[in-house]
Amino acid sequence: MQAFKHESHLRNLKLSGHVGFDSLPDQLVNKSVQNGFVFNILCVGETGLGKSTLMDSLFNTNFEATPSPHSLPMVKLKAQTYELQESNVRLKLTICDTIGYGDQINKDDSFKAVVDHLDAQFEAYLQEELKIKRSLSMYHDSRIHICLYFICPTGHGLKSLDLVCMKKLDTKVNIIPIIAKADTISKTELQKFKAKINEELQANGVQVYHFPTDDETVQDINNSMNAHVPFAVVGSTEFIKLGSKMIRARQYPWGIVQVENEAHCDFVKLREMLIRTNMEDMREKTHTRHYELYRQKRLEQMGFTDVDSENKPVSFQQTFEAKRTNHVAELQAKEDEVRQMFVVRVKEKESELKESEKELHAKFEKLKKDHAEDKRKLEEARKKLEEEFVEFNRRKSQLATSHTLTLGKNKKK
Ligand SMILES: Nc1nc2c(ncn2[C@@H]2O[C@H](COP(=O)(O)OP(=O)(O)O)[C@@H](O)[C@H]2O)c(=O)[nH]1
Ligand SMILES: [Mg+2]
Repeated sequence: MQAFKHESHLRNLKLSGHVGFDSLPDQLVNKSVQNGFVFNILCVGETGLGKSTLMDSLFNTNFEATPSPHSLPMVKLKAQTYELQESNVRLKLTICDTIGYGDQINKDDSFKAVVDHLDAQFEAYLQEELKIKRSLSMYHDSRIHICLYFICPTGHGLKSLDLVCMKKLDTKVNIIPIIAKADTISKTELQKFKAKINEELQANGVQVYHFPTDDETVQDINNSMNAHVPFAVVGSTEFIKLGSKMIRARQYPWGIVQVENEAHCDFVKLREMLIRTNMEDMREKTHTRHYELYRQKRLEQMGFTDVDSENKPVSFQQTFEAKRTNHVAELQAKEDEVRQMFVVRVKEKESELKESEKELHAKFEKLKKDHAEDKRKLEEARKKLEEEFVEFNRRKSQLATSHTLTLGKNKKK
């Protein structure tokens, strides 16, 4: 059998009739439609920049997001998942909103919650991948496919928070920068503003998402659209009647801004790029570029590697066994350490006990000595007393004899 021939030896064969594998693309389409699609958007931007309004405008629906206050002590991420359907295509859309972003006095950590959220989604996917029983087809993939970064329409360029945050995010997610509330900035100012933003992004080495130009069918449109980034967008939940149609617009005393009018803003361009042309590319780049990078770093962190120090391939089993040996050695070392510590402690306690025994002994000896001394003194005193007693008795009897003698003499007289 020569089933695994080298590619250069592959023979081209002509089929003499219809076999049917030309239906493979259709099979793929059918399967994809059946499974439905998942798309996850992350909106990063200060409170009140029109994130929720833009999402409503983009998907032409009302997600009923409650406006968030400016008073939160820290940034929180809130993800909401919606099931959308257009003709027979189902889309599971998750919109993740940054609540309280840029509202704190100390904005140093504003991006941290965002980075943590991105990593957490990657980690969840990695854990599912590493399971023995995987169910990736059923798994709800929550990895963020695109981050819309809302820039404040100041006309002054980016804030430092914008640059720091985008720099932190650019290896983890596809970023499309957009100028929010673009109706508040004049036409000439807008061009300068866009140029300034691009300049600053480049100067700081921030990699934003580029619409792919390697596919011929979308090459031209993507090329021209890349030149319009950052898109200047306007969102609205209001509709006004224009002719016979109801259109999404913002009404001002001096006129009307039409959201879907390309002369008024880049909303249509954004929708075209985000939803109609490049959604699949964003999903793919998320998996092949950003997730891959995360996975690589994490596996290396866990101690896995493809090649050893001599550049020889290392199998999973080898790594596992090396880790196991290491682990056992570590355990052994720990055990030895504990044992040694135990011996030392016992010795310490022993000498402590000996010391106190000695002390007790000395105390006892002293007591014994004191006691003997007392006894001796007492004995002496007793002896003295006895002697005194004897002396007393002697003197008493002496006295008595002399008394009787004198008395007898007297009688004789
Ligand atoms: N001028 C202007 N105002 C907008 C635009 N989009 C939203 N707004 C208004 O800005 C306010 C905050 O919008 P919201 O979508 O809640 O902002 P979020 O906090 O970023 O979600 C609302 O009063 C919106 O009507 C826009 O494109 N231009
Ligand atoms: Mg909101």
